[in-house]
Amino acid sequence: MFFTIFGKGLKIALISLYLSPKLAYFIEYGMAKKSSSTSKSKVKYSKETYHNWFESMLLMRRFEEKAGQLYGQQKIRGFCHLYIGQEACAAGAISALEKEDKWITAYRCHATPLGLGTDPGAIMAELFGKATGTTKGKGGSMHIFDKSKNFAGGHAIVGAQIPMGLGLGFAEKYKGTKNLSICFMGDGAVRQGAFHESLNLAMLYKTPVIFVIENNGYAMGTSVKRSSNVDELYKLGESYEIPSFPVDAMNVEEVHEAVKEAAERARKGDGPTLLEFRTYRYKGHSMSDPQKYRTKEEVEEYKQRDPIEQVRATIVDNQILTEDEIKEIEAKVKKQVADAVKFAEESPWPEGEDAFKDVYMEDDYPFVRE
Ligand SMILES: Cc1ncc(C[n+]2csc(CCOP(=O)(O)OP(=O)(O)O)c2C)c(N)n1
Ligand SMILES: [Mg+2]
Repeated sequence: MFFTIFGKGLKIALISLYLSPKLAYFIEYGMAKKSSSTSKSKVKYSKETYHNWFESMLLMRRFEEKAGQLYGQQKIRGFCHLYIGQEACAAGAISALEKEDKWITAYRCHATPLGLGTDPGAIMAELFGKATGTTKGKGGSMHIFDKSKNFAGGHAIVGAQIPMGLGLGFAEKYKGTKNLSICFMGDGAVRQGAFHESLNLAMLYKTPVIFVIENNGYAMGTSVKRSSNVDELYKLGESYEIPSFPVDAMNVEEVHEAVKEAAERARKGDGPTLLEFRTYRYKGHSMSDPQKYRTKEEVEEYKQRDPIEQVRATIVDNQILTEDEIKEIEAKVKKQVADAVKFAEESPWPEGEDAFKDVYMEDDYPFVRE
């Protein structure tokens, strides 16, 4: 109510005078009420849902902490973009959708398949470049795929997955299913023409697709404010008359609810939704990033709203799980990660001749030969 009385300019002035930058960010975008609803909030979901959120986000976190260490030991090479801090984006969307829905994302792509149930060993093996990896060791960190989980990658070219995400949704409509596609992209991707072309066609054809901008504030070292005149990115969808909303994506419940609503719209035949997930990555862009574009204080502010700790607090405060049950989950996740590393370590490297397999060939072009 306070915020409906005051204009945006006054709002920001008051914020900068009285409040911390973290809170200011959420209030500026009208989400203060929601963002304070953490551990004290009502229990809205089942025990199983909280359990799943906690376990799946913890697996994402621990898996990537390990991947970061292994990178330091040069077991993992090349690029490696960690999702640490952003886990609620994947976990909340996964719990809101159905098994047959289609997924696509950019190169920060280890956590989503982990949440969808891809074998952590196969993902770790892919990071190692081993033949048992999800992409037979040929894709590495940025190209995790899992057809069995309807996870269509893992794409390194910024924005390239957006028209493909649209196509995945279009295919479902064409085949007459009730499935949809969900297409994740970073804030940097919305400056690509492909984003705008895809939004236009998605709304024109009422395609069952959910576009998600994971706005973590930065594209490499460039902040949204330095690269975009419109910095409330969900507003970009409004020019295509797409229902478009900001979401506090440090909170898994908020993510779940927003995606659930978007999915209902898509399955009813009303077409796309654009969601701007306001999130944050704790680590650098990739593995070598001096992070001169932000302060340590800024990172710490976001850690105070950590998505996993928010769920843990809800679970503990409301006695959804016992201390012992929480410890069991932590031990299970630790073992899953250790097993994944062992599997990757012991797996064979691809053979030289494998370089000529799974590539486009003339005789059955455009299909990939097994
Ligand atoms: C077409 C294209 N241009 C430039 C790059 C180099 N590049 C790699 S990641 C990146 C930043 C993208 O940032 P964002 O979309 O916000 O995703 P985030 O890394 O924050 O998840 C850039 C410019 C690229 N991969 N593709
Ligand atoms: Mg970004």
